[in-house]
Amino acid sequence: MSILLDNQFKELPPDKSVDTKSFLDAVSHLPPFFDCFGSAVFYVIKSDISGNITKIRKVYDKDPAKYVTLQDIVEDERETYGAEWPKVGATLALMWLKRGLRFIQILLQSLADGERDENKPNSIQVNVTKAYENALKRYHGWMVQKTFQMALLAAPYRTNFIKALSKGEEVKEEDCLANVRQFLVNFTATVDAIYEMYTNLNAELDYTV
Ligand code: 0SG
Repeated sequence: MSILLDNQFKELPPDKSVDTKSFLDAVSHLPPFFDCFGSAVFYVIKSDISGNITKIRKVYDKDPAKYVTLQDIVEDERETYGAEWPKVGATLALMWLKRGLRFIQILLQSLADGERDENKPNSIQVNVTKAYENALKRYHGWMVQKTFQMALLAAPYRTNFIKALSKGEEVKEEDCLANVRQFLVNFTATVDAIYEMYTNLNAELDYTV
């Protein structure tokens, strides 16, 4: 079975609010996936994303009834932290996490759309680069962009990546990509909704690390 379909994101309600518990449950299945890749550079990425998730979960666990949606958390922190907000707390963690999720979304969409380098058909570097340039690059200074270059060199081959998405089983590429397309429906809607919330609440920041 596909690692993605086993851990689907929930369909959003009409008001596009994101249920905190369902979101955290779905997103927490993503970091273990990095273990398939081997290279140490993925450990840095895994621990960054895991740190974001832990920080959001800690706030949620303090009062699940109060923080039913992600917007409940962000709005509550806006009241609590005043001038420090939004560069603080779970608001900051979710700001960065959504960028990582956007990266994953663009990468998977590009693979599902069949985009590839005709000279290196078993490479996903063209897909990874597209995702990086659209989701992350503008937030990265020179040093972190170098880390990306290392990750790019360590990127798995398309066939191995697809095998990893299928929990190591030998599946037809087309079957795996059909699962990716199905996963992307609710995943994309969720990532879009979080971006929209950050815009509406004026919580987005544009600095580099
Ligand atoms: C399959 C091949 C995949 C290749 C993947 C390449 C991906 C790009 C790699 C870039 C390397 C990123 C390494 C980490 C960079 C981090 O510095 C940044 C900023 O991190 C934030 O900094 C923290 O996340 C915040 O943590 S918080 O929870 O405490 O709030 C905070 O510390 C903040 C500092 O804030 S400040 O105090 O300055 O205001 N992180 C990123 O850029 C996110 C990287 C996500 C990469 C997602 C890759 C997914 C790959 C999926 C493959 C299937």
